[in-house]
Amino acid sequence: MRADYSPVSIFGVPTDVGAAHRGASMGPEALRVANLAEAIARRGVDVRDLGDVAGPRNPLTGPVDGYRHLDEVVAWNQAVFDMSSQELVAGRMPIMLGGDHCLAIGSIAAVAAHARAQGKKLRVLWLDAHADFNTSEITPSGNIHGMPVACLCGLGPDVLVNLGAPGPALKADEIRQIGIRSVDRGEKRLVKEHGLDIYDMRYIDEIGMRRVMEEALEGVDADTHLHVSFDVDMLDPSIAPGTGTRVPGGVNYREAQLMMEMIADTGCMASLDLVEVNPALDKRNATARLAVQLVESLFGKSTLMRD
Ligand code: NNH
Ligand code: MN
Ligand code: MN
Ligand code: MN
Repeated sequence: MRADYSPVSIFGVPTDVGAAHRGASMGPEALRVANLAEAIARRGVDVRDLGDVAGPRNPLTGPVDGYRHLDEVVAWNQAVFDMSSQELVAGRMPIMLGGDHCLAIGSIAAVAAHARAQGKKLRVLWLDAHADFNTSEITPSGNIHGMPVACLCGLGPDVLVNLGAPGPALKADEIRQIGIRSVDRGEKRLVKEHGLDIYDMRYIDEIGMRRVMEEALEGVDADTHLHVSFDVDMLDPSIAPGTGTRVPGGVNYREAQLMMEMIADTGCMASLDLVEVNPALDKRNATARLAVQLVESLFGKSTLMRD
């Protein structure tokens, strides 16, 4: 077993203000019930559960100027930014339990600021069925969990773009998106315009997950802060039904395990978002339990004699 992981701090972000469906706010507890912390500890890693950050209730209101619940999204993300920054500065690996994916705005803003302060390169793996690159002008829903990548790249309201530090947190060439199979019309044009590196399901089918991961991880080295933003809707809904925006034709069990094992092999993962688990839509906590198994692989668990 490798014992060289930095100590881990888990915290929950129980909100669904960025999503269309209620229920992702119960995600952190579902992941705890599935023994996430215990599974990481079994890998020989020092792990602490800090509990949940606090934020406003879901007002269940409609979009205003293209954004639903913008004030609430900002408040939650400020809390995520503060907690993530604090743990990173303390030399710990933050694992953020969503909650909907809008929370990656705060977590990745913190990670980016930390990586820059350390003079490290940054690589973000965005594991998702969706590109999450909508803006207020093109969003079909107004839901901000469909916008975090755009916000992080500077396309979004000032309050989110400048969260933590002024200016965009990320450059488009620091992100690799994997598992994508649902991109909205205007969003398609925008991802092309910004040159996002997208490994969609067709590409995975054609060249296989091993080569996809080799390409997505190319250039990651000891000087890289590797952040994994894992939206569980990347997985095929047949194995991960407990999420709000299911899209058929997703990543299967073996492919998902290989992804996580190859990320673990780099030894560079330094922060993780685990988002969009929605227990209200799940079957006997299957999605949270699968997520925990995949996190074990992210921490180097593998079959036979490899670990
Ligand atoms: N693209 C859609 C939207 O913007 C759905 C986004 N839903 C997600 N993204 N779960 O990961 O509303
Ligand atoms: Mn997402
Ligand atoms: Mn998604
Ligand atoms: Mn910023």
